[in-house]
Amino acid sequence: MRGGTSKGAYFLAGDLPADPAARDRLLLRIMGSPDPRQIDGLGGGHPLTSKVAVVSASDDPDADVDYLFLQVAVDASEVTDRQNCGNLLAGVGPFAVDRGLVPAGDRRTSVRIRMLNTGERAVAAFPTPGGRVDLTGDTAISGVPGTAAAVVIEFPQADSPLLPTGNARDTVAGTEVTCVDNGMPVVLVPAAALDVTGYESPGDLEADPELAARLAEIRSAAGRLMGLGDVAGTTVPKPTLVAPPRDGGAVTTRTFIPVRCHTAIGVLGAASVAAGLRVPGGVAEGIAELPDDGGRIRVEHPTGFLDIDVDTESDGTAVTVRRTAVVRTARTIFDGTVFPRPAPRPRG
Ligand code: NQM
Repeated sequence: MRGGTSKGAYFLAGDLPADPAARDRLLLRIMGSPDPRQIDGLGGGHPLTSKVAVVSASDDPDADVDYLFLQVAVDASEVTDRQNCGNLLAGVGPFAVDRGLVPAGDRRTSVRIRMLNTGERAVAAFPTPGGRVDLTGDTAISGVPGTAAAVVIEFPQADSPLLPTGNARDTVAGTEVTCVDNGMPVVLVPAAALDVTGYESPGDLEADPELAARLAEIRSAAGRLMGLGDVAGTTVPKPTLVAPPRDGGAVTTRTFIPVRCHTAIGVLGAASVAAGLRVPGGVAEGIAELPDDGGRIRVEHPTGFLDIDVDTESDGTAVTVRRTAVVRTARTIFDGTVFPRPAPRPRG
């Protein structure tokens, strides 16, 4: 399925090995990793198209289904559950209804989702006319051609603190940043502090080895400060360059996930950016232009924008996020049987 601006393989948990190591080995063979082109598997040769959603009925009375997100590395034998994905999340509700895990309503269906990577919750609502999922519609989102049905995703208040370091600003690797987590650990870095404008294309930014080295240093130091430990080989936190808006939004962003530059921005990444703009004394002050009417924040990115509704409460220093919501679209591209690349034969 395409979920938002990402694409992944969605599985029922019961169809995969229960042992995580065996499951990950199988997923690498299914996606065609490690290989920069993933030529022998389903992956598309980019982290945004090398994703897996594992869905099951939930035993939690407050959730209908459990969703585990797995990022399958493209050119390494790595599968990680250390981050969530708000884009693939858009397909979870429709998949759960299609597979009979959740009964469909007559017109629309809301699915309560427990996100196993973080323990956080989401509720996704989408059309089910006549009791069947119908993902056709006229909602467009930046970074995806054409239109589809809106999948409205609400995130209730998270239990974890918005500022994992306890500070509005930290100096890491000689650079002032704001570390923020509203569903995705993100490090806000003023683009100008890294001698770029923040309006460059992802390709141009990826081709800059000095920038890559600075970002790696910042990420590693910020990861420790955020309590994430040694983040080498993991995909979080995500450094996000921020610059003044150019197209009527609140801010321009370039997000690294964490080496490749995102062609758009992750949903939860954008939720963290949007909340981070509201942190008094944060690095986005003087860069971002916040709307007067509170609520909706338009986060500009390389292929357009992502609107995030974020209700925050501030007592002057601490900011609490009360609610976050976003509109995405999703589409089932194919439903069938995958034939994984055979496992390597043991030697000798
Ligand atoms: O932040 C990419 C994506 C993501 C994650 C990434 C995401 C999110 O665009 O919620 O969706 O940050 O690796 O799918």
